[in-house]
Amino acid sequence: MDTLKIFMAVMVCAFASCANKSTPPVQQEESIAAVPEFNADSAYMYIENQVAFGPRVPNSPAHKACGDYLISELKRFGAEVYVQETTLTAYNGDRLQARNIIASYDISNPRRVLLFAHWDSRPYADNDADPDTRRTPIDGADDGASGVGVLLEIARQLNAQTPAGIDIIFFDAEDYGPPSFENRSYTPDTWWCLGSQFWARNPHTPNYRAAYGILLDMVGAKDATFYKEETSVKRASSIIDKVWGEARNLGFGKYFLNAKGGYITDDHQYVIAGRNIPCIDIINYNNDNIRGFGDYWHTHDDTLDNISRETLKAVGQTVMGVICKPLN
Ligand code: AHN
Ligand code: ZN
Repeated sequence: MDTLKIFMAVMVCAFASCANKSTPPVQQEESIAAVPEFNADSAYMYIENQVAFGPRVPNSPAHKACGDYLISELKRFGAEVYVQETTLTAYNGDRLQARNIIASYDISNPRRVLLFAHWDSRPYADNDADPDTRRTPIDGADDGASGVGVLLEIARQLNAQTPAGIDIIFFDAEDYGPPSFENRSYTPDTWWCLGSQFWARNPHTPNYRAAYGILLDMVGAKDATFYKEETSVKRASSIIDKVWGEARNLGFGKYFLNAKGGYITDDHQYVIAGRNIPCIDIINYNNDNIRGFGDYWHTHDDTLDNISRETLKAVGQTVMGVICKPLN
C-alpha cells in the first residue's frame, strides 16, 4: 500500500515536470499595476541616437551634445529633471566637466526606487588587439549607451503611469579610468565611477533614500549573460531574487543565469556605501574571458552591431516587472 502511494507520488511528479519542461516559476508577489510593454525598438533607437553623437568622452563636444539630448528626452517624458554639474578630477589630473542627470517621477512619494546607468563612454580602446587603435575613444554602444537606452524607454513608459516614486540617474565619468597601457598602482576610487561618487557625497535631495536601486551596465549585447554580482548578493540579496525570479518567470533565464559572478567595481558600490541603499548591478559578465567581460569590452568592437533588441527586451521587461511589484 505504502509502496503504491510512493509510486503514485513519483508518477505525479514525473508528469508535472514533463508538462512543464522549463524550470518552475518562482513565487513572486502580484504586480501593483498593469505592467507596461517595454518596447525594444524604442530602446534601440535611443542607443543609436547616443552613438550618433560620437564617443561621449567628458569635455568633448559629443559629450556636451549627448547630455543635452538626454535632458531634453527626459523632460519630454514628463520627468522632473535635475542636472548636477561639477568638475571632477580624473586619475591623471584631467579636470572633467561632468553632469549627473536625474529624472524623478512622483516626487512627493516618500517610497522610492532608484534606477541608474552611466552615460559617458570610454576615452580608450585599451583592450583592442591592435596597439595602434588603443588610444582612440570607443563608440560604447553597450558600455554606456545600452543602460541609458533601456532607462529612457522605461522613462517613456513611466510618463503614462508610474507605479512608484522612481528616480532615474545617468551618472557621468564612470569610465575614465587609466588605460591598461599605463601602469598605475591600483587605486580604483580615483579611477572609476567619479560621477556616482560625487552624487553619493552630494545627493540631489538632502538625505536621499530609496528602498532599493538597480544599476544597468552593458545590458544590450547579443547573447549577454548576467551573473549575480558579489556585492549585489551580499548587500541586496532580496533584490537579486526579485530580479532573477522575474526574469525567469518571463522566460529570460538564458540571460539571467542562476550563478554567482565576481565582485565588480561599478557605480552601485558607491551608492551602496555612500547612501546605504541596497543596490544590484545587472552587467554582462563572462567567466571565460580573463577580463571578466565580453570580448568587445573596451575595444572598437563595442558598436551598434553588437546590440541585440532581444537582450534589451529581456532586461527592460524584467526591470519593468520588478518596479511594478510592491516595495517591502
Ligand atoms: C572595472 O572593471 C574596473 N569596472 C567595471 C565597470 C565598468 C567599466 N563598467 C563599464 N566600464
Ligand atoms: Zn567601461
